[in-house]
Parts: sequence; C-alpha cells; structure tokens
Amino acid sequence: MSDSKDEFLWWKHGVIYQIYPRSFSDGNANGVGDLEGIRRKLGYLRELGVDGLWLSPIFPSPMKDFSYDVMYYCAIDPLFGNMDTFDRLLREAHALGIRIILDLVMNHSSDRHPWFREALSGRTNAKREWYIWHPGRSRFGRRRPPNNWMAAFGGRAWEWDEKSREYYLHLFLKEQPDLNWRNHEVERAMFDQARFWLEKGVDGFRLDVINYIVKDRELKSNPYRLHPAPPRRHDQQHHRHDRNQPETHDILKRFRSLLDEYPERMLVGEIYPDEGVLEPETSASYQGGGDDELHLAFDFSPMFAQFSARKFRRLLERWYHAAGEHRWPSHVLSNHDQSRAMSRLAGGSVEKARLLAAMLLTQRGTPFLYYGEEIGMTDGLIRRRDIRDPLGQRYWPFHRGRDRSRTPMQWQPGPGLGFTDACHPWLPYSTEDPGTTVAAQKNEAGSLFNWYRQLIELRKREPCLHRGNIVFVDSHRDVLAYIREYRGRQIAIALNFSHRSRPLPEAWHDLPSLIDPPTHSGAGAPGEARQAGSNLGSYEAAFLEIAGVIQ
Ligand code: TEU
Repeated sequence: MSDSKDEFLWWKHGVIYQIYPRSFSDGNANGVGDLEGIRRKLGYLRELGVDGLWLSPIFPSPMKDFSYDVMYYCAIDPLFGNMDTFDRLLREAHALGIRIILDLVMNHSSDRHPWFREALSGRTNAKREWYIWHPGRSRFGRRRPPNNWMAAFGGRAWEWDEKSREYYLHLFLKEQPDLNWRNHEVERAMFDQARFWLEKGVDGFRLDVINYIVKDRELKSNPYRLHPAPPRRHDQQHHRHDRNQPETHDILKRFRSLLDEYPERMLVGEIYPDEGVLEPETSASYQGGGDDELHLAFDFSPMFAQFSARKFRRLLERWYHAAGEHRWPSHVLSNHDQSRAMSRLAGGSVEKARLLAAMLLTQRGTPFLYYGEEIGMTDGLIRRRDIRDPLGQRYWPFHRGRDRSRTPMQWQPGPGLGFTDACHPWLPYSTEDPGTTVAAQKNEAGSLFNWYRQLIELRKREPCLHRGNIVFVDSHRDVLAYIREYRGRQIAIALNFSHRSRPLPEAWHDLPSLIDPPTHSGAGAPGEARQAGSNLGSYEAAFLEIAGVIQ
C-alpha cells in the first residue's frame, strides 16, 4: 500500500465514526435503527467531515448479544435490511468519499450457526473440531470443567453438552461458542468470508476481541489477581491463558496478506485488556512491524482514565512510546461497551467535552468518534425493566450493563427525536432535551457539533495535525501542552483541564491563534494574538501558530 508523503490515506489521516446500527437511524419505523436509516444520514456524516464508518455487526443473529453472536457471516440480518440495502449504502457512501468497515467477530459464532449445529451433532462430526471441546476433569469422583476460566458475561466459560458428554468453551455467553483457531479449516473459512466482503468493496474490518482468538494449547488455569474486582469473577483473574497467545500474530500476518491484495483496506483490532488495566504495549504488539499485522489497534487506556492533564499526558506518552515510529496510533474515548466519555470523563459538562474533543482530534494517530459524541450525548438512565444487554441483565445493579451508551441518536426535537417514527424506540432516549439534538446544534454557531466539525476540518486542512510529529511540552500541572510539527510547520496546542484560569507555557504567550473564533474564551481572529495573552480560560483549548509555511 502506497503512503507517499502527501497522499491522504483515509484510515490513517482521516477520522472514523462508529455507528451502532440499532441506534443510529430507523428507516422502517420499527423502533430499531437499520441500514436504510444510515443511508439517509450520509449527508450528515459528510457534513460532519468523517472519512470512514465502522458499523457494529449487521449479520443475521439471534441477537443474544445484538449481532455479536453471528449466525451467518455473509448476509444481512433482516432487521437491518438486506444485501441490496447494504450495496446501496456502500455505493452511496463511496460516492461521497466515505469508507465503510464491518465488525468481524472471529472469536466465536452464535450457537445457531450451522457450523456449531453440526459440531453439536456428535463427536465424530467434521465440524466438531471447529470449536473447543473437553471431557472435563474428575475431582473426588465429580466431573469438573477443564480449568478455572470464567465467561465475560457470567459463570464458567465451559458449558456441558449432555448429548456428547463434553464441555465446550465460550468466553462470552453460552450462546457464543468459541471457534478453534488452532484448526486451519476455521481460518480458511473465516478468511473466505472476509474475502466475500472485500470483493464487494468493503474497506476493511474492525476485529472483535481479536486478542482472544487463540487459547493456551494445554488449557491451563488463569492465575488470580491479588486485588479482585467484584462483582464479575471473570475480572478476578489475570487472563494469561485465555487470550494473547503468540500464535495470534501468525494468523494476523496471514490475514494482513489477504487484505493487502486489495487497495486501501484496513484492519483495526479490539485488543481487550484485563478489566481496568492499561496495556498499550499489548495493543501495539498486534500491529507487528507496522505493515505486517493490524493497521490499527485500539488502546483503551482513556476508557479507564480520569479527567486530568497529567494523567492524559502520561497515558498518551506511554501509548506513543509503545507504538514507536513505525506503528500508527489511534485514539478512542467512547464506544458501545463503555460509559460515554461525556458522562464518564466530562460529568455532563459541555465545556469539558469540548476540551476532550480538542485533545482527541489533535493527537498523532487516527481518531475514532462514537455516534452522538459530537452532540454531547450522555449515558442513558436505564431502568431495570428496560435492560436489554445480557451483561446488565446478569449483573444488575452492580453492573448496569452497556445499554446506557447505546441509546438512540437524537436528531431533532419532537416525538421519536427524528430517530424513529415508531411509538417506542428499542431503548429509551438518554434525554429528550431539545438542545442535545443535531437540528438544534447545527443552527447554533458555538455548539458542540459545530466545534467537532470545525476541529475535523482543521485537522484535515493542516498536515501537521493529521500526519505530523507530536512533542509534549512541560507546563502547569492542569495544562496539557504539545506541539505538532510537519516539514517546518508547527502548531502549539494547550488544553486547560481546570475550571480556573491557568498559565500558557511562557514561550507561547504572544503566538497568534489558528482558529476563528479561537474557542469559548480567549478570543481573537486568526492571525491575531489571543487577547487573553498569557492565560488560558476555564477549560480553554488554544491552537497557536508557531511556524508558518511547510518547507
Ligand atoms: O467486547 C469485548 C469485551 O470484553 C466487553 O464486552 C467487556 O466484557 C464489557 O465491555 C465489559 O467491560 C466485544 C464487543 O465490543 C462487545 O460488544 C461484545 O459483546 C463482545 O466483544 C462479545 O463479542
């Protein structure tokens, strides 16, 4: 894949936007979002300025885990549309310069997938070894599972099949049996399915829990964590043997070769760490030497961070160090599994959300936005009877589940919020406040939506921001300060994480602002010195020009 100095490569220099299809836009008034709904919003996505869409799974599924339990990998669930709707969406997106990646769940299938049904039919069936089976161990005359592995969604990771008298492995629900990636037939079948989508023109894949796919050959038990994190027993273990096995890298190398047969396709991997643990080095390792495994890997450190300049500097520096020069970083603050950054980090404050957006969109590496982030959607308050997520159903009230970050997109004030014409959306709205809608924010110059649009536009316009180096600058403890540089052009960015006024780094006092109006405080037109001079206002983000022209 070519990457000449000036070429704008969508997945590297652009911005990617995650859509949870059930919740983005409902095209057929049944309360659940779909592909036709997404198609109708392509104009909006172009206006926002994103270059690629990642669609959470749209494959046929019994929906135990909302399409992360896949029944057929090469079809569309009727709830979302059909192959014609998909083809039309892809064609129209491409015509607008928007790429689409799909969410490939390679670790497990649904228990209703024909492969698993065959595997269940008996120990000698040809598909039996496509999954992971074990007769169990006997202890004091009682049958026990082969090891202590726990499922992420509750209980043991082993389910007893009475008919064939063996356990099968499932790291998530028992309806999501794990595929056996030590069996090359599985790899061949999965790669064929990936090829099906690549041939259609799909621009790549987000790979679900890709670091889980290979398990310890001897199925050794996991060690326990010294400080267990209740309530999930799953989190009380170090996941040493049920994920991150070295063979995964070989599989990814082969997958990358397949992708490279097609121009400008991309793989981004979900590298899930032990809950609450920061492991950017592990994420980066799945990018291999930079061009032979994943193009991008998620680092979830910001999901476990606090709103603090020092903490963000530390975790960003660690991520950049782990990635090195040869692997391209990526950045994400929210997704469909975690509390939204607007609630988790910003505590509902639009000012803080603006600061986080400024940070996200001026880093070195590909930014991922999560639908609704651009209008400041908060987590929904989900009542027990409205819980749809299996994690929440199992662990409520200790873990209220992931529905809170999957509530319908808020398009416009009024019934259905422009999301649906049905009486009831599949999940309640997080708010019906007219101000937190696309329609209201489009018309308001200083809105969060327009701030995102402005930042994305600036990032695209400035090679410094989408491809330059980054150097952090020592500053006040509440200020995150850094310089982006590309071929002699330099931009200084200072982010005040405090509600109090804080000093700018001294050398930057008289620099002209790059944006107009510069931000919600410290006004001044482009080319003029910021009026605030030496201080940053409350939660201010300053963009300053150090050196002008590209050499
Ligand atoms: O998520 C991986 C995963 O481990 C999380 O579900 C995690 O357990 C949860 O967020 C609690 O912290 C991926 C998908 O993103 C998720 O939606 C799927 O449910 C899961 O895999 C199974 O496919």
